[in-house]
Amino acid sequence: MKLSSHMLRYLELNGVEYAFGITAGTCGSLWDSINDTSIKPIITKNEAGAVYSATNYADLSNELGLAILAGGVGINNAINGIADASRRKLPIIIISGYVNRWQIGRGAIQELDTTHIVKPITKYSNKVLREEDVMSELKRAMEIALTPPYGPVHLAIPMDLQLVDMDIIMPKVIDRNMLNKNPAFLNNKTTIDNIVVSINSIEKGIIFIGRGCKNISKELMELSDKTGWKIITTAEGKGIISTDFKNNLGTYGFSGTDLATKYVEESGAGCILILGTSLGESATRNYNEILIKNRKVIHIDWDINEIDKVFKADIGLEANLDVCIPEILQLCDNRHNKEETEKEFNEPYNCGHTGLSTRLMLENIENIMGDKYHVQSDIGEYMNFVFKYLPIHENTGFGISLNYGAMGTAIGGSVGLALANKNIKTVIVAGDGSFFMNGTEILTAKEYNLDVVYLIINNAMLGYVEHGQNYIYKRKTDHLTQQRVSIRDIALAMGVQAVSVKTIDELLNTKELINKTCGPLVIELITDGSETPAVADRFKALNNTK
Ligand SMILES: Cc1ncc(C[n+]2csc(CCOP(=O)(O)OP(=O)(O)O)c2C)c(N)n1
Ligand SMILES: [Mg+2]
Repeated sequence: MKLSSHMLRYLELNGVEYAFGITAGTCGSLWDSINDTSIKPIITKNEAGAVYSATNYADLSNELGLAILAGGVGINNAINGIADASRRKLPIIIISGYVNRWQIGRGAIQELDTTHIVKPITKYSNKVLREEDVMSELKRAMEIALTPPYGPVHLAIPMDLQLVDMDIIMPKVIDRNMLNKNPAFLNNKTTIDNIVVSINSIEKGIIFIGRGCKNISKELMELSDKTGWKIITTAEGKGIISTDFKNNLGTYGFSGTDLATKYVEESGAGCILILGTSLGESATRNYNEILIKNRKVIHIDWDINEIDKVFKADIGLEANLDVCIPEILQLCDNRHNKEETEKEFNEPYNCGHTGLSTRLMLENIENIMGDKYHVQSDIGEYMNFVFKYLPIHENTGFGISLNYGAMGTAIGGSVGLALANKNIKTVIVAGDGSFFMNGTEILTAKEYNLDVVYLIINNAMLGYVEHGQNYIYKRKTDHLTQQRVSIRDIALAMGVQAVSVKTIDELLNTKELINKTCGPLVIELITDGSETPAVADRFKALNNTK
């Protein structure tokens, strides 16, 4: 059997379900070998979409994402996707083809050594040149991707190497339990005890939840219930705790809820338990120390590099949160006098703008989507409304890739979300800018008949940067506001169901259409960009060069 077939067989044995990408001469044999496995090929429109999808799939399924790409051209198209997976610490493997070994250095078509280009944005990147190394390198790369903290890995395999016909001894299937055993955590009983003593002795505290907590919502609500400590989340952690949970004060950070911001600033809470967040610019409101000032700081993360990186922790612990939070929960006392707080997240809506309200649109998603769905926000001005106003209930998932913050991650990676969420609808919230950048992946969703509702907020401008330029430089850059193009008509021309709405009532009327649509549906929301989101924090941060 040829080596590429052994590789695909090994990926299949390890439970890989999908291969995202676009085939090409240099990776042709890898794609050909998929035919002999149960792995389903997902051919995207752009390699960026393939890697966004593999990453989003890895995020929601907790499985390894796979992308198979052309060397040089395919990898370079995918750079933003790889960088995004790296910032999000999600396990994906990218296998790229490479020119024949005898062609290396002789200017063959598409020859470009991308192994080095992706080194800073992968945990491991290697070009394999000897047949006897291929399977061990594959296993090694997969293990590196799946060892906490996860991340992307890349292997380049020359064409002729993919085709070598040889017998191999199939490597052992990877045991993820072994990879998950974090030695630092195993020896850390004392630190856990110290954390529990702090929690038990400090009456008023804050639990700050990042995306790293995605598997432990139930335990965190129990911990908050027991201790009476309030929960705030980062934007990326939004949705881990239901908006309805009594102690959830909402999102903290740029465009956080009024309630969360006020609690951090005024409650006098004596401790903050920071869990599974890298404390990025957005999550900390540009590293504003008010988050930790005059309180004990406990920071737990699976990545030791995050501890003390932004704020010095009084107690820092490198640990797998899925394991240590249940333990802490068990050891904590049930507090008697628990603080009651109001539950008004934000000021009531007050229409100070013209046209459709993005806030009201987001607050109404639940009224058109039924009770089980996943919302993924793209990057644009509207995301500030998402953080502040979008309610997320128990059966609703949420995601955004904010820290790397590339436009197009949600719309371009929508296919991966839908494949991981087979039984529920996926809702993408994106702007016209992201639509024009990566919206062709809607065609991929059509090809595979995936249930995705694309809510495209068309304000006919790159609103975030138009308003940002105005705020900081006090004048406009021409052409950030552009001629309005009908996104509905573009979608219809792509053979995708689409409607355009101008009012909340029209939006509410799409409920039936959403219900009966199989495959993708584009809902274009016509807005005029006059509703101002709470973006001043971000703009001030851009203006603060220190
Ligand atoms: C790949 C990439 N290029 C540029 C940016 C900078 N950027 C952030 S938001 C934005 C405009 C987004 O426009 P649109 O999708 O229409 O949303 P809006 O801001 O109008 O709501 C730009 C250019 C980015 N985040 N990612
Ligand atoms: Mg726009």
